[in-house]
Amino acid sequence: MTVFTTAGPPSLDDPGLAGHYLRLIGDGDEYGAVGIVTDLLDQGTRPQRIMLELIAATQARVGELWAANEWSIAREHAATAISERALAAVAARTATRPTRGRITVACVDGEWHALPVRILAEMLRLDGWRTDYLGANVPGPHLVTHLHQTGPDAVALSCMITTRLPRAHAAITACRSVGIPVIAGGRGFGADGRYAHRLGADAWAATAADAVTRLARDWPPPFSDPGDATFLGDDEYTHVVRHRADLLRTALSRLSGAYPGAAAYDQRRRDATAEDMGHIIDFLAAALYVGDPSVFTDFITWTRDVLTARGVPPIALETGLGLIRDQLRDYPRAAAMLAVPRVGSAT
Ligand code: B12
Repeated sequence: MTVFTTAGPPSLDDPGLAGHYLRLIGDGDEYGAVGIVTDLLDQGTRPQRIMLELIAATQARVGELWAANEWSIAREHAATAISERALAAVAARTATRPTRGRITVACVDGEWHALPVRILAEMLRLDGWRTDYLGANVPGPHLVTHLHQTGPDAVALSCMITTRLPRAHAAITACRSVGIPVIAGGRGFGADGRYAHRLGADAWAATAADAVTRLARDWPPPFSDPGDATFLGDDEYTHVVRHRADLLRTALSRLSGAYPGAAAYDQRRRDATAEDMGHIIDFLAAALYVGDPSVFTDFITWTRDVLTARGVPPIALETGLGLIRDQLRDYPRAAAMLAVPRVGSAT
């Protein structure tokens, strides 16, 4: 079935194809989206190109549309679910026999971004790896049990969101302690992979394509002592994590006093505010854990843009930060991060 609406069969070199595919997944047209990828395969397009240049690239655009408040969360969820099915359709049409080793592919505990690492799993399978794809949110102890049962040559661990870095550290340490080297990836590890190295991963790759190259070229990596893989949290990190619920409850109870506009919030808005404040505390904890304030300030910059696109003025965010900061005055590193400059003020 040919579904592409312009003349001729679909081609990744056609600049209109990405927009067409985006429209299909945005309209919930699963059959249309799957039809495009199967048509591309029929044309002889390499599956790797379809996964990276069409499915992955469109997901990045989905994120921009959601952040700009042009797409609702529901639309983003539906589009992502269709991309997952398109990816599954590509996988179902591409059988390869394993010629390399065995690899476990998993998201760290609390990490729900499964699609990026599913793309990695399929790319590795196409390159001859026997791949055990464990999906989202894999608790560390269960990951280790799986390693004992299957004895892979590598673990590919994904962390797309920086708040999961402490769990990523625990998982990396656990894998290495049972003698299985870890390749880390996902934007949570930093654009240059700096946190992957800091947390003791044996290797890091920016993209699935880079990971395929790295694993094909030189794996396993030379053994390095996991001795520096100790817990990185200090008393500030521990305090923030232990008192997360209190910090959140107190900040929310003081919100309408400090920001009168919040008094008129309906339940939905109150829930959204609680969720946002929870994320703020989680990103603060992650920044304290890895010792890098930019983990926190980058998140705040992004949150400010997201809120602005939804008509929430920057002062609301600044008030929320102040309410958490008031409770952390005895914790200088945390308090300094929470004192992010106001919009328009000199830095
Ligand atoms: C879809 C989506 C979701 C979906 C995920 C559903 C799913 N099944 O995957 C849902 C709704 C669950 C979600 C939730 C959240 N999300 Co979200 N999400 C996205 C979005 C829009 C697309 C993700 C995606 O599929 N990208 C496409 C892939 C292919 O992108 P990619 O990064 O290029 O992938 C490559 C590399 O990362 C690499 N790679 C990935 N894993 C690995 C592993 C290894 C070992 C290797 C070597 C390489 C590797 O290979 C991939 C292929 O080349 C992104 C925006 C974006 N631009 O990605 C935000 C994004 C990832 N989300 C973000 C946030 C903040 C959240 C939430 C906190 C939002 C909220 N306020 O609730 C929650 C957190 C949930 C959680 N605990 O995990 C942020 C993360 C910022 C950060 N780094 O900390 C992003 C970047 C949005 C932003 N800020 O612009 N999200």
